[in-house]
Amino acid sequence: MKPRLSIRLVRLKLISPFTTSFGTQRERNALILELDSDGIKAYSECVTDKHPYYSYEDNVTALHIINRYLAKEALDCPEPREFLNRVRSVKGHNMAKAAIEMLLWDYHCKESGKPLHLSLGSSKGYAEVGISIGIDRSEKMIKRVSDAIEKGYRRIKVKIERGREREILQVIRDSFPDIPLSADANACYTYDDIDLIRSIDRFNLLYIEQPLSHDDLIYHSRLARQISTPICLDESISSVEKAKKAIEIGAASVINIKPGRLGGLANSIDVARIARENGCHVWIGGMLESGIGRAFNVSLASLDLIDYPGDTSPNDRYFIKDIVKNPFRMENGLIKPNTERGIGVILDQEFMDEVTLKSWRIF
Ligand code: OSB
Ligand code: MG
Repeated sequence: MKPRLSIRLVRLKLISPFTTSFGTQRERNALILELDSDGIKAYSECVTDKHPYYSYEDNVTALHIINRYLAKEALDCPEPREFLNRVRSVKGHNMAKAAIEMLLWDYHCKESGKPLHLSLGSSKGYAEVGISIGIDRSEKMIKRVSDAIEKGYRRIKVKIERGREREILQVIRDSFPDIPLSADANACYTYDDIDLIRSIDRFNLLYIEQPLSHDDLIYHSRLARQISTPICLDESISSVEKAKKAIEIGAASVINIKPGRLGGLANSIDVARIARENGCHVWIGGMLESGIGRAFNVSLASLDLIDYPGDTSPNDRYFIKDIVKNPFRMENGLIKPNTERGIGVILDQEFMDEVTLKSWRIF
């Protein structure tokens, strides 16, 4: 039988709104891909959402790029790296590419009977877990931080916005002077804010994530020389080559690896390897994924190459109900990747149908 590819748009309500410096998210509108071939059902999630506020891609552009340019290169279910090589003339659109690339990882792992994390490289068998806490009133943020510490999270990251960074970090440090803490600016500053950014140094953060523009390297490298807080790049690391350049010019000493942003797992592993060779730290970020995208992230986060706790929190931190029947549970600040073949998630088909807004048959 010929392989079939279909995509559906699902809407999952977040337990509470998630605010970053670029906006507030109340739900996750995820594109879920399903590949059906030779009795194997593979799944993946495209990390785009409704709006192009984190990067230029959104659900509509991803669907278009997949449908028009990428799907035809996946017809014969190639190996993930072979697929990426075939679509190298398509510039950018990494989230769309990653959705297919990861679908192929799940497919090939299921075909060979191996769990994903064991196919990616040397795995510790668990991932260290941190949490990303959205912007809110200070009292609410401090409550979230203390709940997270109680639950055992190994690193707390708070979102900050220009002008409120000192207030937010001060109330947290007043109550928790020693916790492993970081702050994610999501590109809310410019280099002219250098004095403001330097005022964060006194909070003893593990790192500040993406202070400057979403595609900048040069000013981050200048900034790194003038503040004591290490810089972690997220948005700016949009390819393996940009990771190399960032490390080479000292723009980042930590990288938040997101497979969606990098075009998939193969590129993510390449970035982690290059970082390791050059003394740069890495961790696995998140995009508020459903249980499907989360399973890929957790497998990746369990690799030996990943040396910092990531944003791969357990499913119940995000959604009242998820589309999987076997959500991840955190114990002692650790999550174990699934040991069934592929991503190992058991889908709640009935609930998936209930939250599906639209679906498309691609081939
Ligand atoms: O900048 O890391 C980010 C969520 C959506 C878009 C960008 C980011 C985030 C997060 C949440 O910080 C990470 C998660 O828990 O999935
Ligand atoms: Mg970030």
